[in-house]
Amino acid sequence: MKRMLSGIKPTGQLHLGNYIGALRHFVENQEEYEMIAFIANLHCITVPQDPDELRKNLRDCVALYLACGLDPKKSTIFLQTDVMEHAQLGFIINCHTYLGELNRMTQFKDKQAKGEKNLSGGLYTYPALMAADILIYDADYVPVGEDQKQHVELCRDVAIRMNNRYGELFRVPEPAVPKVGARIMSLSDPSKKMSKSDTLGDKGCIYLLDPLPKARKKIMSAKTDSLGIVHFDPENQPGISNLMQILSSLTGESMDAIEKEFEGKGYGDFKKAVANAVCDTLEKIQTRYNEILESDIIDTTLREGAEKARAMASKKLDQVQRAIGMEIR
Ligand code: ATP
Ligand code: LTN
Repeated sequence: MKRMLSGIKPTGQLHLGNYIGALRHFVENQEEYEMIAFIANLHCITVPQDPDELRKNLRDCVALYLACGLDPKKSTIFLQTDVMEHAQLGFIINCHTYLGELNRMTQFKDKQAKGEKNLSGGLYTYPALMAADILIYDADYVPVGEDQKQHVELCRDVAIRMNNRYGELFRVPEPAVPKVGARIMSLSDPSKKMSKSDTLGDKGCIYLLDPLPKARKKIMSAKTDSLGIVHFDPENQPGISNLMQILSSLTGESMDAIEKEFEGKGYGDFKKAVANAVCDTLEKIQTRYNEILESDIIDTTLREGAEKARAMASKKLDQVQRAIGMEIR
């Protein structure tokens, strides 16, 4: 069985972009692949975090993994810090990653270009840690949204480099980026990605735990255009095209079918259909989430997941350290 691995960093509440671009694919693929889904709580401290908020976000993130349908019997679910081998292999990978490669990573470059002050060393080198997360489990595929593809490609380059130098150490993974919904845009500014760190307040971002009326309102007031036709054209109609991507991802309808369905109808009708699809999805997730919070399933899942993951990770770390010549026992 091929292995799939991915992680989400709990830097805030999970949003619809995380669900459509990543999380739902973890769930869909857990039948066909051996799925490893972890919470990247080392990655999230690359930017400052409030400890109380972080604790809450961590619990919510696990609860949402489960509420979205990840099944601990089928998938390995754990916290990154419960498997310390990630950090250790992270350092080793860091030592095999070139500054030129890190300098090309757009996430860091964008933050720097925005003039953000006091960016941490961890933020700069985090693609090396991400590569370790993937390589330590010999993952075949990495389901991620568009913004993370570059990091998986860096991971491939470093894996190939280390395999050439030390012999076959790592499986070289492939990014699995969905055809529709890999980059859900902000509802208030469709030129920007929907993001936890949305600067325009939270109007552009639908959180998975938003009360349904609030989510509906955000969709109904999403920025569109004055053309008045429901047509998929991300360049000229970015707002409408974004809403079409959301609808298509949630209902499985093709863009053509959506265009036909709303031919001659106004944006109001179209937005209502999108809001209904989003609210149906959120309602199911939130019902499950509330049940999960009242059970002890989170702790059991994390304990059992970490045990399974640790067994795999410690073997690989040992193999790598031996190949490099770092161990003499
Ligand atoms: P931030 O929004 O604060 O930059 P993030 O949401 O991009 O953070 P993560 O939570 O770690 O960061 O992302 C988890 C997964 O969700 C990644 O695979 C990422 O590519 C995907 N993802 C994030 N935002 C979107 C989006 N707007 N559309 C589609 N996929 C997304
Ligand atoms: N860097 C990713 C989260 C992440 C990840 C990973 C995704 C950390 N390690 C390994 C896939 C595989 C992010 O910021 N969204």
